[in-house]
Amino acid sequence: MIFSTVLLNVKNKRKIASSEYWTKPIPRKVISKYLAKLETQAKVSERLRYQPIVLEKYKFFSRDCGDGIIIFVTDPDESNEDVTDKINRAASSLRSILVKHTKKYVKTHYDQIIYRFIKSRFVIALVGNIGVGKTSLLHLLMGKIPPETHVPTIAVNTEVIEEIRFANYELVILDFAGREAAGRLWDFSSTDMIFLLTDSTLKNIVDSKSIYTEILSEYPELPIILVANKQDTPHSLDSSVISKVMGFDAHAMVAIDLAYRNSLLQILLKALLEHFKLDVPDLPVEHLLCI
Ligand SMILES: Nc1nc2c(ncn2[C@@H]2O[C@H](COP(=O)(O)OP(=O)(O)O)[C@@H](O)[C@H]2O)c(=O)[nH]1
Ligand SMILES: [Mg+2]
Repeated sequence: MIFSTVLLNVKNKRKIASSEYWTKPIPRKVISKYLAKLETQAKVSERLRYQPIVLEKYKFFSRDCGDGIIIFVTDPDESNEDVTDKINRAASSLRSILVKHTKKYVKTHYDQIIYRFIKSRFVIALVGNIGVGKTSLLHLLMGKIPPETHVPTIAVNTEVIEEIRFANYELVILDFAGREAAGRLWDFSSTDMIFLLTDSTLKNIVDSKSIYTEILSEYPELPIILVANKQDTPHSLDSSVISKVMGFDAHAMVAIDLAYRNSLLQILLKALLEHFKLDVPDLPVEHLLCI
């Protein structure tokens, strides 16, 4: 994850502009420490000038861009390759902007200038048998009134895509068709996380367990979040029983009830924080997920 970016004046190292994507700005002291380290590193060898540096709980990348120096601050686990590509493109664009425009202009427009270089996609797939409530869950997530009638999603995938912002990620939610329609196991090669839905009947839970086992054998690294939907229906099995049968946590849900929206947002947020290995920030969910 990219936490923030800073554009400094190359001569006096004063800040021209900065952008934040996570909860707290990076302390100025840590940035100064980084700059000192960068200078030492560059003196040792010019080749080291562009090497990322890990300091405290952050990883720093920087590039010269004419009158400026652009810094990206990420979590220490972030892939060097991905950030290197992003900062190279940002530096090249900033270099030409700084030639054509005043620093004041860059300061005013900095957020728009930098956003297209830092954004990433995070793909979440809604999976489960036909009729379990995937489309309803997507509606609930987006805060829309869920449809009362069942309109089967017939495409193989990507039937509905909605975007939610989480830090520098745009979450893309794919509402997959049921397996009957797809006729085979879905292709999750570009998926980052799965929400597996089951309605709370024993038959469907058994089916979901086999879907789970199949996904796991083909995509062992993919995080799978289990949602026990239709908890309001008569004879639905309790989510604690479902957790036992499945062997991992099932989250109780009623996808057609707007009162469950906050609980759904919390489930999503918790899954993301775990995935990115981030601490739970003491902030309301609306500050962290922009829908
Ligand atoms: N009682 C109840 N009905 C639900 C719930 N979630 C979805 N449904 C209904 O189940 C049917 C199928 O839902 P849908 O979202 O289209 O399923 P999908 O095929 O998985 O996308 C629709 O009639 C929904 O209104 C729920 O939590 N409780
Ligand atoms: Mg559907």
